[in-house]
Amino acid sequence: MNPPPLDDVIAAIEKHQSFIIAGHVGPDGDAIGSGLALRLALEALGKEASLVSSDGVPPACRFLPGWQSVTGTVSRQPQCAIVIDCNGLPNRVAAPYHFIENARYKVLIDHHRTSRPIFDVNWIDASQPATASMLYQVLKRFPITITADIAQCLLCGLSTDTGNFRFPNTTPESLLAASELVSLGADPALIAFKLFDERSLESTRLLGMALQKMQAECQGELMWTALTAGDFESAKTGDEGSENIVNVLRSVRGARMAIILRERCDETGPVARISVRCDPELRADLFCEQFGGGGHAAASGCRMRYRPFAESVQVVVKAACDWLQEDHPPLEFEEGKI
Ligand SMILES: [Mn+2]
Repeated sequence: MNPPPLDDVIAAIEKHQSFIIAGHVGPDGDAIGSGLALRLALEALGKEASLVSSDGVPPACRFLPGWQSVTGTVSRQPQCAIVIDCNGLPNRVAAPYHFIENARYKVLIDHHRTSRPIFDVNWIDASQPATASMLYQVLKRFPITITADIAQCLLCGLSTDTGNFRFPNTTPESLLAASELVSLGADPALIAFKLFDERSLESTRLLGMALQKMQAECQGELMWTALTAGDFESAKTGDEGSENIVNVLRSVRGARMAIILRERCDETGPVARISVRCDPELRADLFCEQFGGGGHAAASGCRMRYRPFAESVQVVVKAACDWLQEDHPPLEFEEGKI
């Protein structure tokens, strides 16, 4: 049996002719992949649809069919707004919000536990591994062919949010959906390479610097590195260049905790941006909470404003060494990667 919101989503799509689709700020492969798949399907149904992203398309997704059609805004008000992969609130939606607000009918499709029903139709299901898997169920209900292009976009979403089928949300259901999408023509090797392996030359240089400066403490249980503003400058890259470096440190045998500190600037001035990865029992979320940050038990982050930057580095490394010696409250409930 289909959940009632799914029927309502289908009815909303049948009833309207023009659509604005929008996902979350700082879009990922699920927001973009799901949005593109929906746009292609709506066009196959003879409807008008735009996928809007005021933050553009991340480089890792610039291989998806139709990614160049993603636009920053629309020229006139569509009848129906479909917001995907986020909670639909103004500060989270990557679109000029009046086009969402003024739509005659609004639909929310999301798999984040924190989303609340705020639109006319709300299909929120935190048991779904990705928004793409929800969209796949929507599209199967329409009298259209799920083309290889649509399948590719959906598999990109599913692969993004399951960490390429490695996170705990890699269930028989998500693997079955992936299997169907591959039968329909999606290319899992290309998706895995583009999303998880490929790096720019600049970020590869920055990775080299980070590894050069890498330190092992506490008998190798803590791996850390720190990148200064000068490192970013000489590698000719920004924040995006330092993504995933912490995961390389985390993969060192014997490491239980990995930390990267980056000397950056934000709205309020110079800042140390800190990312932490660890065994879930070490509670990265609680570690980062001490410094005003937060996240998941295995992956969290925070910001620190000691000057100079080296002072922040010292404080964090000392706190991490102490943290490794202490006991931490057990994890009662892990929400999983969403
Ligand atoms: Mn998602």
